[in-house]
Amino acid sequence: MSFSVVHTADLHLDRNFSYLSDDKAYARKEDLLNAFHQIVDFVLENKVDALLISGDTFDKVLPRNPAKVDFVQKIREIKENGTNIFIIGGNHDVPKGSKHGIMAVEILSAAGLANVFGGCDAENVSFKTIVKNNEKLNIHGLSFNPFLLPETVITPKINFQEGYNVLMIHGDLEGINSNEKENMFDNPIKSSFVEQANLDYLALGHYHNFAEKEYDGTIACYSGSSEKMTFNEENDKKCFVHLEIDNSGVDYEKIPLKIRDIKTLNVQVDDSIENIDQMIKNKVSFNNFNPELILRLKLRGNIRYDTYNTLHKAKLYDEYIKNYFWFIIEDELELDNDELNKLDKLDNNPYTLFESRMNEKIEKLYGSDKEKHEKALELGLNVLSQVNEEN
Ligand SMILES: [Mn+2]
Repeated sequence: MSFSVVHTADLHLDRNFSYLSDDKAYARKEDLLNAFHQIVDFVLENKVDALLISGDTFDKVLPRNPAKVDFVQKIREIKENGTNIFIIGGNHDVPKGSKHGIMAVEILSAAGLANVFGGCDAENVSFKTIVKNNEKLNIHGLSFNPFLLPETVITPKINFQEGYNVLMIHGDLEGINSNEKENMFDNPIKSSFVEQANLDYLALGHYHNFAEKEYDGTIACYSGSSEKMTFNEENDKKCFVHLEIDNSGVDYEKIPLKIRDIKTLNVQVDDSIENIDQMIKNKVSFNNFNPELILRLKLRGNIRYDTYNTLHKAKLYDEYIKNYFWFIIEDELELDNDELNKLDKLDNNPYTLFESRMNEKIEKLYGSDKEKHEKALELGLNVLSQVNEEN
């Protein structure tokens, strides 16, 4: 007889996506809920014994009601279908001071729908046991501790129980992300702790990439986030983890999530290019238009000023935003030093530019409009002359 468990983390529900327009940001909030619904569907279909959410369920301490209501409703369905739900807090959803006091996910424990391990004291790790055919699965959980200084190592004290023991934690684990530089800032745990802990499984949250490693018989796993939150995650394959735990050990599989794609197109620019707009148009062809895709165009290179002047970002944006879910131009172009020196010598300072543009306008005006603009010119020049003096 085995225990069937689903492990996920970093759902970041109600994230703001502030680089998007309001309607698109709301659509992305829906995306987050859709990813969560895919996990819910799997849990319902497979009648799993336990659902573990290892922190950052919500993106913030005070999420708004649509995400909260949707989340509670889905958790209730899971609970009524016979699954036990276990949740810890992550760095995004634990309160950092007394002002907010309590995590949003605690509404689930208040409603009797889930076990929320809200405590963050490593000396005092809570647990809950589920029993199936006389076998015991013990879930231990510790929320992220926001009051520790970065790099303060935590060593959870686990109250081991008869049966299987699983620990849920949100933070950095030593040695699991071999291809990235060692990151031991956020509630870090040493690999030696996992090697000696004698756990059956370590259900981690915090890293948005999937990662797993065996530490002397214990499988430690980051399920990764359920969505691509930032461009750093554009190459990830998002998933959640399905475990079977029995006396032969822990078997796990990654269950893929169907989510919106994010892509960066790198464009290298140099002075041999006559027209940057045209070059971009050639790169971003009609063939790869995709109304579901978030596309980022990254412009790089060291160029002259006149080459730079052939780039019209606002125009390109207007042209392409229709063809994608979202379109961003990230301009990392740099001007040649010689060119910058030339710019320094221009005598068009803000004061004279403002004065000449306003005078051009005033010439075409009459009546009260003219008076208003003359007043604006006077006030503006007064402010700009003060700025000039300060500099
Ligand atoms: Mn996190």
